[in-house]
Amino acid sequence: MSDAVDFTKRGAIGVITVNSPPVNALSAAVRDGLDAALKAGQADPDVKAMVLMGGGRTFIAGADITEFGKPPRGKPLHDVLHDIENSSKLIIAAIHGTALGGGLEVTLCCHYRYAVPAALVGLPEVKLGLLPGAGGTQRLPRLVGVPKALDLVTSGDFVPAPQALELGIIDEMGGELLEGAVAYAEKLVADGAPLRKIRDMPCQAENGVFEAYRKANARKFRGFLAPWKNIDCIEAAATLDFDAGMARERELFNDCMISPESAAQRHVFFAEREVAKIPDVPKGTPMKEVKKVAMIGAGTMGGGIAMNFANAGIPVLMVEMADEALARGMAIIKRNYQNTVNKGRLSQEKMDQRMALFSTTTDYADIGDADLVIEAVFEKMELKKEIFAKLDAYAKPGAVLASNTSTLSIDEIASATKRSESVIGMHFFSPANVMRLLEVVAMGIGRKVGKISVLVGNCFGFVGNRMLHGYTGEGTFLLESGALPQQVDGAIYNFGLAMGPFAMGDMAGLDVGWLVRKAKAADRPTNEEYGGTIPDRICELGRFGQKTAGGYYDYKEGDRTPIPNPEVQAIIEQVSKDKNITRTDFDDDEIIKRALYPLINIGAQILDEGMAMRPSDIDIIYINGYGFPAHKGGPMHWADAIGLDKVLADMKRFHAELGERWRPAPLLEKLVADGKSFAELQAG
Ligand code: T1G
Ligand code: NAD
Repeated sequence: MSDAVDFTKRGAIGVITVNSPPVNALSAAVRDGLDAALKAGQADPDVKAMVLMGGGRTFIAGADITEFGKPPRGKPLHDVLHDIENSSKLIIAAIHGTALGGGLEVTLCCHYRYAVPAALVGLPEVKLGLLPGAGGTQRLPRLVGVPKALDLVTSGDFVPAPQALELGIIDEMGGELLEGAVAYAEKLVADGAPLRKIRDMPCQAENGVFEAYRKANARKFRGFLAPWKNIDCIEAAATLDFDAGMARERELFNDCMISPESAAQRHVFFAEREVAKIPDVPKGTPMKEVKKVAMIGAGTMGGGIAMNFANAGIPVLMVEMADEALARGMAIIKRNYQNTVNKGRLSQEKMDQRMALFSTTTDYADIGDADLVIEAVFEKMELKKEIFAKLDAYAKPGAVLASNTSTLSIDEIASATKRSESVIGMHFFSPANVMRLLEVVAMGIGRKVGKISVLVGNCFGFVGNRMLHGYTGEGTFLLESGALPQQVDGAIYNFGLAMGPFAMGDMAGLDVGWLVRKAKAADRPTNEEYGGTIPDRICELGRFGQKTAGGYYDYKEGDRTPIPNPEVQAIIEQVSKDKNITRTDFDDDEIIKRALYPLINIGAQILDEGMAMRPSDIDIIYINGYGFPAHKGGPMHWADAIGLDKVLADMKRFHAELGERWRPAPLLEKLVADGKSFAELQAG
């Protein structure tokens, strides 16, 4: 038997166990091992039925993604599945941990499925820009019906075992994995249970269900390829016979596999895992336990940040400078939870439990028992240093003191304390209780509150905001040169971002950037370099964005739809006049290059300075913190997909036309000269 799969017997029940850590992925060795084990079980007259299970922490978590794009080896998955389904002896899947993608498809070829209550099943291929290519799109709708199957394959969501039992994906649930599955197999044999094949089950669909589904999800699936292909597959299951449906699935799978979208999403899958690996922090380094948090400032960010910890069951003390500010902050937190309850995404009981974890004060002496203190007050260096001096006085020894500053130097803030080694940056993203990203200058705690932590260096704006200034700055230069906010935002929206730079500025608050520009910190470039003139003039009118019902756009009460404002257009045209700039027209392609290439250029500078460890870390920051589309893989992967030589050529053109701010980063010049990509740089 192979190392990856072993075959044992429990009485008359053969037990096939996949042992291929970390997640028993269906590698060539596992497929060949399954083949050998099945043959052993078929040939053994004493074996009446077989249980197929995973060793270690999980069932099979899918095809081996690291084999994609490589020459095929070992027994093809379809052939292994054919042998399982057409076995002359019952085969029962025994599921624990996760049965995902090809792993679930293996179970759907078994005749019966058993699971422990904590198990999860799902077809997450769409998150990799793919679709279940081993019969999942043809067998699942026969089990759960077309509407549910559409939801499961287009969302890629995991289904807990109790729900999977209700849906009919699994047949039996029990506390014990091996004991329970063997007992279940023995019962099936004793009862003379049939060799039940899902392929023989009917698959019907109501008229128009697919068109309606495509229409209802057009906005959600915008820019992605795989969700549409998944719908086509389910439609094939309902309109073609099984084998024809399988052939259609295979075609559509190959379309996805060769697509740039899937290459980008697979890049993101591994980049999300790579980001947690800090070279000089060995795996298993003990984590600092956080049992209580103190949150300084209950404003836009303070409230959202605090909710993350309450959601993770960690008590939070809210600290403000006055009771009104505390009451305002707590009211916003309560309203946010109530909105989630009203949408049915949180129970009232859970909301009450979380609200009960909050306490409030205006007295800094009350922070003495907090393990972690996070500050999110106005973006002013003097104020932050004043506060950190106070935290140094009242926080207990060993407490971690963190600032949520967007741009200011952590070292300078830390210099206000006698324990700078305990001061870190924890840069959350707005809305903080929603966005998955956390830029950190110490890791670990992020995962506990459901965030992806990315280690970044201490420089102006860290990684995300430093690159953002290039993007938003170029956006305002485009306005000075002839474009309008809705045109730039439209092009960026069609590219795939959640919103353009001007709608985003209005959401985050234009006053944050205005305060920064006014602070004129020594190491920060001038307006000329970052196009501050237009936003300054808008802010001087008290237009800070959504929070003042007007910024670049106007907003109706309770509605976040941006409405172009003629007064803002007049300001833009006046600035062009004042700067003697002849306004010209732009097509979307030129807007995309002008607005997004600064991300690539500054990203390369940041890598050169060591302020980010890997190009893929920058991609994770932009996808999870700034809404950069996963189907483009992030700015650095996107640059590789375009070809760094082409990107550099356009940058050189901009440099010649527009000046110093477009000087290509030396790293970019070097990579092009060496004929290398960012991915090759990372691979070393
Ligand atoms: N193939 C190869 N490596 C994998 C893998 C896979 N399917 N899944 C995980 N790994 C690696 C991962 O890179 C990491 O490596 C380690 O395992 C631990 O993962 C025909 C075509 C199972 C829920 O999409 O969602 O089947 O970084 O850190 O947080 O239809 O991994 O340690 O070197 O994520 O406990 C469909 C993908 C494939 C599931 C566990 N399956 N995996 O989460 O650990 S396509 C998926 C996950 C397919 C068929 C199609 C999660 C997990 P390293 P981890 P975790
Ligand atoms: P905000 O104006 O919404 O809230 C700031 C809060 O700090 C106010 O409630 C104020 O009462 C309180 N405060 C001021 N002085 C205080 C003191 N001495 N003690 C206690 N509380 C005090 O600002 P915000 O948008 O939440 O930004 C806060 C910080 O987070 C800033 O450093 C900002 O750069 C950063 N940040 C903001 C965003 C964003 O999108 N808004 C995103 C990431 C980081």
